[in-house]
Amino acid sequence: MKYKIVSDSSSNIFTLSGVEYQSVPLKIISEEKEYVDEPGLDVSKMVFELSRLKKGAKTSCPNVFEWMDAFKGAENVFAVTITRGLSGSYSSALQAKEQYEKENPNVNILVIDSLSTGPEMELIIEKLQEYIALELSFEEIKEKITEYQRSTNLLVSLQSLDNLAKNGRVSAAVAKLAGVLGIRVIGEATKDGVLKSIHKSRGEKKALETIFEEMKSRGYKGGKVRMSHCDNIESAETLKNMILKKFKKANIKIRECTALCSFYAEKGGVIVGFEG
Ligand code: X90
Repeated sequence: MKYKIVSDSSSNIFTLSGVEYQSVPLKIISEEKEYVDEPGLDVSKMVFELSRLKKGAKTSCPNVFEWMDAFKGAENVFAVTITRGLSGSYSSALQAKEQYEKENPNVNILVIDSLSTGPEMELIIEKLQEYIALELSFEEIKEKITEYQRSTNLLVSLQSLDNLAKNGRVSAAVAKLAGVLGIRVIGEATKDGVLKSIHKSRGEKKALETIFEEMKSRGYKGGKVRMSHCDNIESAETLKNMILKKFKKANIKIRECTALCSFYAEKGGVIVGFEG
């Protein structure tokens, strides 16, 4: 039985080794051009170009056909999407599953709403990879991954929430909390898969300390941490060292945001997924 993992590009993962994997791109659309969130796109250039435009850009999620195309080549497919609380990606993937399974009755597809994005999707994807390596059945993996999702969390530190607000993904009132120089908004992915602001911190160091405190209060005890950042490797490294000081064996990895997460997390944004 052949397995495949598919995720939309909000996971920031383009390639995975040891398992069949495909990323399905979201798009960022400005009045001047369309940026496809796939390998080869110059993300820093995109962020720069968008910052110079007067009119805000929009985003679009993969459509049903793009998802169906990505399902090809395996009997068991796990499709991990950005939260349906903020995007239509999950709904497209679910329609794609129904259509694809009708046309290919020997194929099983599980569409997983991450109720989150970026590094929390990464944790889910890595866990799927482990289960596949253990040669568990589709049904066993389905049961176990649902259970695993209960233990994962997502926190963010954002310097600007402009793009989130302009696209109706947070309220204008919350977006206003940022915007002041030096202020970071610390937010969490709620159980319903939306972004909730939980703190306002002054200064980068304070923001990272707040994130670490919030991680511990959510039950973090030295498990896996995955971070994605938008042009802010320094902060990701600082947080990593803070965590390692207290939890010496913590398994922590850092990667850059690709286009979709860069657009919404904006310059300086750090997104942290962890096991609680
Ligand atoms: O369908 C689309 O056009 C995509 C819309 C995505 C909107 C949100 C992306 C967020 C990216 C920034 C903060 C993370 C908060 C997530 C809480 C659930 C990253």
